[in-house]
Parts: sequence; C-alpha cells; structure tokens
Amino acid sequence: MQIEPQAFDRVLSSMCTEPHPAARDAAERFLATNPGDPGTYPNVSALEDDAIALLGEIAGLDDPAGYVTSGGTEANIQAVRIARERTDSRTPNVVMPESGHFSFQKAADLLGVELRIVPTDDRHRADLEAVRASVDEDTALVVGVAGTTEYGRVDPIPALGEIAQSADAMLHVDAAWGGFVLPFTDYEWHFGHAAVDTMTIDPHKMGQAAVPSGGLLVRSPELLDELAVDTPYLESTSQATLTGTRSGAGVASAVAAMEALWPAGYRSQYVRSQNNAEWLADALEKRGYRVADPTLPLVAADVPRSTFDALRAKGWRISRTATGELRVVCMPHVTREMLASFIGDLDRLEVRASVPVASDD
Ligand code: 0PR
Repeated sequence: MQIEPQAFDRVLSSMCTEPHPAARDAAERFLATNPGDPGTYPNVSALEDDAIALLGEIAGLDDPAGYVTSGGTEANIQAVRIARERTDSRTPNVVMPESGHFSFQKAADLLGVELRIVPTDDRHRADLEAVRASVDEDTALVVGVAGTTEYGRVDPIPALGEIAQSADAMLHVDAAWGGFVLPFTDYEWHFGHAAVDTMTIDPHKMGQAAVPSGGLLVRSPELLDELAVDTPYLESTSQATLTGTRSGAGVASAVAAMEALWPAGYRSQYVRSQNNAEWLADALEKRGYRVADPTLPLVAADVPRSTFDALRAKGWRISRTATGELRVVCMPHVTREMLASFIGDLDRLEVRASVPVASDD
C-alpha cells in the first residue's frame, strides 16, 4: 500500500509549511544534484551563492557569506563551532537564554563546550542581568533568539551584542523561524541593527522552501574559514559544511521561494499570519484562557491538559510548551477557516465538559 503524506488542514504545531509552488518545482528539478561537490555540480553551487545573497539581503548583511544547511540545528551547531575555534579559552562556555532551542544542547555535547542556560524575564525574553552575570573570560558565544520556538519572542539583540563585546565573545542570533517575518516588524534583530557575528535563518520554516533548507550566515567570510577542512580528492579544495553530500533540492527551493516572495509576498504572508494569530489569541482570551501575547505569529495559551488531549484526539496537530501551554504556530498553511474550526471544536468540548454528569439517585 502506498502511504501518502498527511494533509496540512489540521496541522497547527509545525514550524514548516507547504512549499511555495515555485519552490516545490525547483526542489524536484534539482533533486539529483549535490552542492557538496561544486566541482561536479557547478550550477547548483552557483544557485547557493544566490541563496546566500538573498538571505543576506533579508538579514541586513552587506557582504554576505554562509551556506544552505540541513536546517536550524546544523546552523546552530556550526555557529557554536566557529565561536569555539575563535576563542583562546581552553574551557569555553556559551551563554544562552532558556528559550534557546535544544539544538544548542546537541552543539555543546558534540563540541565539548559548557552551555550556560540563563532565565528569561516575565515576557519570555532573555534576562539581560542574568546574561551579564553569566558571561566571563571563558565565554566564547552569547546566543540571542529572534522568534523563540515556544512563544515567538524576540530577545533584545543590540543589548546582548554589547554584553558579548564586553566579554570579548561572539554574538549568534537564532532567527531560524523568525527571520522571514521580522523584516516587517519594528524589532531590532539583524546584522544591520547590532554587532551580530553569525545567524541562523531557515528557508524551510517561514521562508516557504522545501525541507531541507536551513541557513547559516556569517558577518565575514573568514568566519566560515574556521569551519573549513581540506577535501583532497574533490576539485574544490575545502568544505565548510557539516554534512558532505547535501540536497540540491533544498538550495534550489530556497532560491525559488525567496525570488518569488521577497519582499512583497513575505510581507503579505506576515500580515495574514499575524492577523490570524491575533484573532486566535482574542478567541481564546474571550473563553477565559490566559494567553501569551502573539508578538510574532505564534500563540500560547494555558488550555487544560484534558482539553488539549481531546483536541489531539480530534485530529488537531497541536503541541505544548515546556510548562504545558497549548502552542499554535500560524504558518502560511494555517487559514482563518482552520482556526475557526479549531475554536468550534474547543467550544463543543467545553460545552460537554460543563454538562453536569447524570447521577443515579
Ligand atoms: N532554532 C529555532 C528557534 C527553532 O524553532 C528550531 C526548530 C531550530 C532552531 C532547529 O531547526 P531544525 O528543526 O530545522 O533543525 N523548531 C521546531 C522544534 O524543534 C521545529 C519543528 C518543525 C517542530 C516542524 C515541529 C515541526 O512539525 O520544535
């Protein structure tokens, strides 16, 4: 029996989405290419330069360098690796708010650096005092998140940059999810706003490219050299990526999506998604749930566990934050109709929950 991929019509938990039609088409055309071997596959390699130029434009980077990764995890690991290579410390540490993605834990494990996780403030943003108190002469990297996985919050990136500089450390911004919506907000998050050294920005999330398509950007090409190893039997002489063979589909798809959507398409998508998030937040608040303000198109609300489980049983793909709140990511495939149907199901469950149980006597 042939198994089909599931439809997106009940998917509210994903940070990936249906690729733009041009991105889907490009992925298919470049499926058999490998940008990991540019001497053999020069066309997709040239496309990767276009991808980095476009990502740089989005992220305020004048002379962009970087590469298309397998996702945010690889980009974050490589950013930690660059910082570890740059520091003189023999016992380097990375300071990150608790809102940081678990990929940094993987990076710390692999690279043998200490991960110092500091608390967030009452708005789920990096607590600057806590960051300041945690950095020391062994700090190689300070991490800020621009669009957190759980609450969609944006850390105060310029202030984190100042702290990093005062400790002679690098600054990494994880905009894996937020990078394609933040250009249309007033937040300060990118290379043009602060002393950012490295950034994660993933086309396969809000960028509407096919998986796998992540992005690592670096302030200057020398930073990529920290990752380079010699490649004796390839026509190219060195390789900075973590993976060897890579998907040309991801690279081509990223370029196709960005060419089709940057900036007007992404802007209208952001407006639509943000309006949807605000509509959902409002609907949940009206029903008495405590809701974390959707500063970006992501809503978290303290829906009880039993209700959450009943919604999942109805087929809704929803997830929870570490503290148990319902989390809905308003990705491009999430329509107002889907959200209205979700709220309809929630109302039916709540009505049932409030009907008194018949007693025998
Ligand atoms: N940085 C941030 C801020 C992220 O949110 C994520 C993934 C990553 C890095 C890692 O990116 P990759 O998964 O591309 O390596 N955040 C989601 C998560 O782990 C990813 C996700 C995607 C979850 C699709 C569910 C899903 O259906 O929760």
